[in-house]
Amino acid sequence: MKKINFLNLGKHPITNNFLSTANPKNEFFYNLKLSYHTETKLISLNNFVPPKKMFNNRYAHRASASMTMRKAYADLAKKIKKKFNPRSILEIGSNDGVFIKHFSDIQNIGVEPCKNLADLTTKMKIKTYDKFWTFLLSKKINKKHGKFDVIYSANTISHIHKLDETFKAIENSLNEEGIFILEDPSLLKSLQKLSYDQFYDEHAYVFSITALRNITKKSGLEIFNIEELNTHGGSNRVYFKKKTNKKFKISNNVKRHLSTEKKYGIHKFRTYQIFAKNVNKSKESLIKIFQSIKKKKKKIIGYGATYKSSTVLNFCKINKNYINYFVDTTPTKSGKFTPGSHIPIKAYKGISDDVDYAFLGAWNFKDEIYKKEKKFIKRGGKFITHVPYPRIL
Ligand code: DWN
Repeated sequence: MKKINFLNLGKHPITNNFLSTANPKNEFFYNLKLSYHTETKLISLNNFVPPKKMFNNRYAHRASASMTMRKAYADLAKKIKKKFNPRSILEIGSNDGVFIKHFSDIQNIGVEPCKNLADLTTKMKIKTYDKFWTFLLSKKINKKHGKFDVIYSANTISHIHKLDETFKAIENSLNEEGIFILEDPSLLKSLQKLSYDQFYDEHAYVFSITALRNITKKSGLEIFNIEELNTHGGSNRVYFKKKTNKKFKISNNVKRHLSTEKKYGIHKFRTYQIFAKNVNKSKESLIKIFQSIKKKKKKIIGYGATYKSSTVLNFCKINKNYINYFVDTTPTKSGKFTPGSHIPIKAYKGISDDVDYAFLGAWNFKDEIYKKEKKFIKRGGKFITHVPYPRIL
């Protein structure tokens, strides 16, 4: 049983470290390498970055920054209420409350280690623990609030290094008929779309259903349903129940997902060697696109200073020689510089008339962005993307 490295993406900064200067001193860098676990088939970073370096009082990302996600969370809240009628809900990684706020009519508790975010939900009168999710915390919460009918966690479990403890703590905080809903980017979709930017410091893991099943085998939890989502470039919503709970039947789609992944070769090391080769090709081709546009003296900006784009910019060494600046709707990012690549970030006020190309940092919100940028497209403005292969759109 061991981890085998299959891709070296080079030196990378902390993606949340939006800088206040273009010439920072002592910026932290680590080696971003990806590994395959021979037994569990879990795909992870080779070395983890200490959590407190990433999740702190200066956390920039706001889950409610896009209309797409605001709607997705409101719709999901309605669905959970209708389907499971919970009396209590706990969210691990409650960010700015975009999901948990829909449950103010029942007991709703947030867990959010980034204090600046936890303060936001506390102000919304949602009891929020500004702590990392651990077994100890689950015991403390149980003592105070009892166990939960639903535990929900979107884009967070893939960020937590100690998975065994994480699932044990979830099991410990669930009622006997309670359910745990996990939502995270899909490894299968990342491989198919060659979206290597799903890998960065915070994403310690990108989960396949195969690996999730393997790592929870020894726990008291089992998967009973899976939904495929378009969010974040392709995610899985995975429903877990206690093995002792016979209230919910295991859906046929669990087998179907496992077999689709098997057909793709998710369990084989060879699949990741091919992925690595294609990622390196994608890098060369993206650089060529930027170079040819710059030769024509055209102006390129970045659209959406995402954490994902940090991987692309730093891996492909795209800096302010190529991209003049990024626009982003998140207030905490504006006036700052992108980590590692040091490109200025401006508050979004539309795309200015002198811009010829916009690199889609937020490619996962392409539909929303296209709707908003009709004027830019109409006047001949073009987008650049690297997903599923580098091209001008
Ligand atoms: O897991 C994570 C995901 C959910 O959120 C975290 N580790 C960190 C963060 O990753 P990301 O930055 O790659 O996520 P998003 O949601 O793809 O970020 C979108 C960014 O683009 C935001 O900063 C908002 C911005 N944006 C914009 O400026 N204009 C987005 C849209 C739709 C827009 O129209």
